[in-house]
Amino acid sequence: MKIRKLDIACKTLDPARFPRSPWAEVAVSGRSNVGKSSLLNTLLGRKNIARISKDPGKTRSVNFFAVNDRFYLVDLPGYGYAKVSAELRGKWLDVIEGYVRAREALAGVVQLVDARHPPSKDDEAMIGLLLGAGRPVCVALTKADKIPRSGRTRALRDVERIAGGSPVVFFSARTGEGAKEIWKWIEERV
Ligand SMILES: Nc1nc2c(ncn2[C@@H]2O[C@H](COP(=O)(O)OP(=O)(O)OP(=O)(O)O)[C@@H](O)[C@H]2O)c(=O)[nH]1
Ligand SMILES: [Mg+2]
Repeated sequence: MKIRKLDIACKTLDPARFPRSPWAEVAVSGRSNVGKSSLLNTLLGRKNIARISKDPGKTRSVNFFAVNDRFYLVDLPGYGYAKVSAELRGKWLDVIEGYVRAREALAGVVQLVDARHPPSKDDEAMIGLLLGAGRPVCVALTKADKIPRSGRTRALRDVERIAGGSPVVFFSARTGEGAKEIWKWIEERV
């Protein structure tokens, strides 16, 4: 995908402030620190337009990136452990769930799962929520640079068990592996 124009359109936790344009959007979802913002930076060809950190709990709002004045890519806060209060994590989860259930423009979700570990209960619940809401899902098995080739079969099998037939792609923000396939999937959605 050629990025001709890129704007940070909106950062908010308040659904009333989400963009009202007719554009479709694709969001990235996953537990805190799994690499959502890194995946967006790789797709967008920018180092840190989506801010990243080694500490879980970096992305604290729903962040809309307007691509080519045509569609949005949306960075979400994570679920699961984060270096913030339980109250704030609960708030994020409410906002994520409401967004996934109700957002009309949401045409698909790239769901990140850490390739090094079996999907967590929370991952399984999130994928269940997405599929239950009828959202097309592409699972990105991320940080693929950190597992040996021999670990891929296990990673694939574990996630395919809960992915409901959705496509699964190995991804690495380090090497760029998988970015092309994920772009292709996004373009088919928007
Ligand atoms: N080796 C490797 N490290 C990665 C990869 N993707 C992300 N990381 C690292 O993982 C950490 C978390 O990355 P983020 O992109 O901030 O994760 P996030 O899911 O947006 O995290 P929150 O915003 O806190 O929910 C950072 O230290 C990244 O450098 C990857 O593909 N490979
Ligand atoms: Mg983030």
